[in-house]
Amino acid sequence: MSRILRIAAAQLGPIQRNDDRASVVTRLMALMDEAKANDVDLVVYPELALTTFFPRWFVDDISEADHWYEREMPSSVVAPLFDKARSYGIGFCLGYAELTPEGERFNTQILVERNGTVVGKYRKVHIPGHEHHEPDRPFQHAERYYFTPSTEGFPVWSAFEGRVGMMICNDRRWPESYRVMGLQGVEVILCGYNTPLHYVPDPTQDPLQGFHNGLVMQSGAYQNGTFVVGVAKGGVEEGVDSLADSMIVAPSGEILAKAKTSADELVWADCNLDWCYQYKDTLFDFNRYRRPELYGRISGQRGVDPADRGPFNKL
Ligand code: CDT
Repeated sequence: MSRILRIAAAQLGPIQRNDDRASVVTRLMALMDEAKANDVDLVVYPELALTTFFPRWFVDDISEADHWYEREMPSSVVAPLFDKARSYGIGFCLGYAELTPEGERFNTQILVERNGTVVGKYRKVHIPGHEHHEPDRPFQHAERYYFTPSTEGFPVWSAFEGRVGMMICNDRRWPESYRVMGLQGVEVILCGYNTPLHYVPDPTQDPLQGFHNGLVMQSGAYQNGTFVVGVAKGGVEEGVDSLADSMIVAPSGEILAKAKTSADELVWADCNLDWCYQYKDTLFDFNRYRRPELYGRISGQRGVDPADRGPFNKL
């Protein structure tokens, strides 16, 4: 059985505040058409792919933000994307803001198989930014106000003839995200992101943002013997410049495909899932070499224990 999947990163350029869902879905469908023309099996869209990155504004009453969230998926506006993908026999991964019937708010990604079945839903675990209005900031990054951190962890699903996991944006900076999926045999990790270039204290942008983006995804891929597909919403959105650099990373850590622009752009690569075993069965043979009995601190504590602070430690 062939386990060579053609996977595409469907990068989006900016979505402005007044762009309605229908216009965004039209853009997503244009990328899906391009995927069809190039025999793609799986299309990966960014984090919060249906709207502007609304956590950059604060509202006093969170219900004023309800219109940014999806109460059902697919909604009537998004249904044409599901229909088109199913008719093409292409699977996809889509990020959006989710408002549950119980009133919980999550930063969510779903995985849809080529027959239109929703295989899995992932809710963001590592929520960055701040909970309260910080008026001195040029832009808010109030994800911690708008989203509840998931308690569901990092599941991995059997789909697309492989083992597929998901994570969202800030999750990609934490090695634990990859390893928890690595320990479930993950072969492809799908990750949408919105990475503003302004958030470091120095208002001149951090020149290392692109470097760090590659660093974390390439090392996460290599150390777990998995493909990683990172997909940006890039470009200048409501005055905020965001990293593009969508990429498909191999289990070797090599970049197989990378976006050249910060606009809507499809890049793809043929991902032979059996390549993962060149790493999973040798250097990173977990069963043979890992020493979990020595790693208890990783799940046993959050930060540095005060008793372990040395005389110069500033934590
Ligand atoms: N969306 C997201 O998670 N962005 C973060 C930057 C947050 S800065 C407060 C990231 O890690 O790219």
